Amino acid sequence: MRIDIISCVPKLLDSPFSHSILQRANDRSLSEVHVHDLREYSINKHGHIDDYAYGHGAGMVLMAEPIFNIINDLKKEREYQEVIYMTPDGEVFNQQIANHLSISCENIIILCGHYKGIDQRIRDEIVTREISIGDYVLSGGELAAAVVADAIIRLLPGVLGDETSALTDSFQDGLLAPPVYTRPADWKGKKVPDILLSGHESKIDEWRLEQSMERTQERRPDLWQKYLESHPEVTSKKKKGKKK
Ligand code: 6GU
Repeated sequence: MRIDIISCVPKLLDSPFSHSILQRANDRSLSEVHVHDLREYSINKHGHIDDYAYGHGAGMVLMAEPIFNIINDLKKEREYQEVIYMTPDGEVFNQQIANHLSISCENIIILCGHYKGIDQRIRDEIVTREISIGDYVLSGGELAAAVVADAIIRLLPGVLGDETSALTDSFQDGLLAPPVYTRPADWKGKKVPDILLSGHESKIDEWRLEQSMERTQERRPDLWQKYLESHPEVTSKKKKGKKK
């Protein structure tokens, strides 16, 4: 998969893709991330890419023309399945959207907003999808774009060492992940649950599922409600207050 990120502060995106899993994905040619500086597409001699918003008091807005031109240039080279605009008023990102983009896209453009946003006509005419990463405001779309790119790239086949590990992530089955432990089995008198040392694979799986359910029920009643709706057999067994 190829992801082209358009930003007016490209340096903000130097680091996230040059370490750990995302770097490995890039080194193995499983993903390609290209960050483009929107300023290189400024259309006036001052190098401006933004201008005052029409109407009063609304601040600076990224102009349509530079964005249109850079996206046009990219589209001459290859076909893009999505042009995503990162904005706090977009659809709130989640694992389902990450799964969908990871499976169905070969090339994606991610456009980062800054200031008071971008000219609405670009959103109307060119953007295919608008994504927010949560109900809070960031100073620009760059960190949000890195979040979305990370969530998509780690799902690409071959990126994670253990092929099954993305399947056992929190949210993949609608539940939070269970607790995990490593050596030593006794740390300052705190013991790892016996079941995990037992070697009974099916019992361990059962324990993990129970722990996932308890965690989800306690921490994310909203997710738990959805889980119950899609797993009618669970309802009575795991009611609140009845542990194990
Ligand atoms: Cl995508 N951009 C900005 N500026 N703030 C955000 C966001 C995006 N998602 C949540 N907050």
